[in-house]
Amino acid sequence: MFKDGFMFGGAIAANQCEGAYDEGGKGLSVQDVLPRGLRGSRSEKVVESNLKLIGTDFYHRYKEDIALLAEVGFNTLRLSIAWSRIYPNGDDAEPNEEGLAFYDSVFDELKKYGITPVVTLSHYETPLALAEKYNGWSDRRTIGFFLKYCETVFRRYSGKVKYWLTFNEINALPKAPFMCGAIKTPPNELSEQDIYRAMHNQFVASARAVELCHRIIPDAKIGCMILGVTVYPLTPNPDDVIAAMLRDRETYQFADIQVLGYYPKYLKNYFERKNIDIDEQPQDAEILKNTVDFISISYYSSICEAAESTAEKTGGNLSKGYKNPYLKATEWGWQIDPQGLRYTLNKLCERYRKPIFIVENGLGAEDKLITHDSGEITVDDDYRIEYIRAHLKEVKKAIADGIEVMGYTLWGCIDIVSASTAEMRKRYGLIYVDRNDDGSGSLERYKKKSFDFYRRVIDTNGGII
Ligand code: BGP
Repeated sequence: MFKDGFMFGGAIAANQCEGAYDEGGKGLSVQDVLPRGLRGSRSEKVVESNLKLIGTDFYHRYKEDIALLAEVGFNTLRLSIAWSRIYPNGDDAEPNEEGLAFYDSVFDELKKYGITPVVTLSHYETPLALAEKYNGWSDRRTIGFFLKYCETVFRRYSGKVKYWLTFNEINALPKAPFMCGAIKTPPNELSEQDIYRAMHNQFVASARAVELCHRIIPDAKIGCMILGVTVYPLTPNPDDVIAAMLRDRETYQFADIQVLGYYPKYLKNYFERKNIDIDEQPQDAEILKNTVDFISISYYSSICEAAESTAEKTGGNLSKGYKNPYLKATEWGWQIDPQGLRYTLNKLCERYRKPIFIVENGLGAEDKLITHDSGEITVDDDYRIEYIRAHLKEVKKAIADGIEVMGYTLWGCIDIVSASTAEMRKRYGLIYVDRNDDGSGSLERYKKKSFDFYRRVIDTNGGII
C-alpha cells in the first residue's frame, strides 16, 4: 500500500491534447510550428499536418475526459497551462480573459471530482512571438514576460491550484533549444555559452517564480521538473564509470541549481576552463536561493554511457545512449528498466533530501483498437499493464528505501500527440482516442484493458501491485 494521501493519477500537456490552437484568443506557440516534433526542423508557418492543431480536442472535450479520469479514481491530474492562451504574444500588456476562463472551467471540473491539479507553467509551449521577437530564452527580457504570466495565473488560480511546476524537463533545453527554449538560432550555430546563458535565464526565472508563488499562494508547493535520465556505465571499466558520472551531470546540474540554490563547483570550474560567461547579474546569486519545495521527474528508461565503445546505441527520452544488453526496448528504442526508477529515486534522495514526485512514467506503444463480431470494442494493452505494475513495484521498494515519494502520475493517461515525434500512433493512455497520424478518426474515446487495471490499483492505493 502507498501512504494515505499518495497523489495518484495521470499527466497531460496542453500542446499535446488541447488542440484549438487558434481558438479562445490563443496565440501561436512553438509547438504550432513543429509538425513533426523533433524529427524535422520547425516550419515557418502553421501546417495542416501538425496533429497538435487539433490534438485530441481536450479543449472542447475536457469535461468528458475528466469524467473518465475520475472513473479510474484519479485523485491527481498533472496538466499544463498553455502560456500563449494567457499571453498570446508573450509580451502583451494584458492577459487574454478567454484563456484564463478556460482554465478556470478545467480546474472547477477537476474539483467537482475531487481531483487535485498539478500545474506545469511551461511545458514546451512558449509563445512563438517570443521566439520571433526576442529569440526566446536567449534574451533575458523573457524572464520578465514569464514572471508576468506566472503572477497572472498565481493570482487567478490561488484558490484552485496548490501544486505548481516551473519548466517541464528543464534539462532538455540543450537537446532541443527551439522546443524547450524558443531559441530560433539553428542549433549548429549556437555556442555552449549561448546555451548556458539561456539555461541561466530559465534558472533565474524558475527561482523568481518560486518566490512569487510562495508570496501569492503561501500554502502552495512549487517544484522543478527534471527529465530523469538514468545513466549506467556500459562496463565496470573505470573509464566508463567516469563517463557515466560526467553524463549524469547533464541532468544533475539543473537539479543542483534549482534544489540547492547555487551553481555547483564542478560547473563553475567548467565555465572557467571553457571560458563561458553566463552573463550572471549581481542579484542573480541571491535570487537562485529561492529553492523548490520538491523535485518532480519524468522517468521512462535508462541508458548506458561509455568512454568509447563500438556497442550499439539506442534512443530514450530526448537522450541517446548505448544499448543495455540486459533490457528490452519499446518500438521507439526506449529501454524498459523499472529498477532504474528505484535507482534514480535513491540517487535523487541521497543528493537532495527533498520529496520527489514522479510526474511522468508510461509506455508509448502502437495500441490496436479491435472491434469484435459482438460489436464490443477493446484495446488489449497487457504490455502497458505489465509496464505500470513493474514500475509501481519499484516505487514501493524506493519508499521502503526511505524515500518520500509524493505521488505518481501516469504520462499520457489519455492518448495524446507524442512530444518528440508528434505522432498519435505512439500511445500512452488508459483511454484510446480514435485519431490517426493522417488526421483521420472520430476522436471518440475507448477504455483500454489498462483502464480497469489502473482503477483497481488506485482503488487499493497500490495494494494489488
Ligand atoms: C517528455 C515530455 C512529455 C511526453 C514524454 C514522452 O519529454 O515531458 O511531454 O511527451 O516525454 O515523450 P514522447 O511523447 O516523445 O514519447
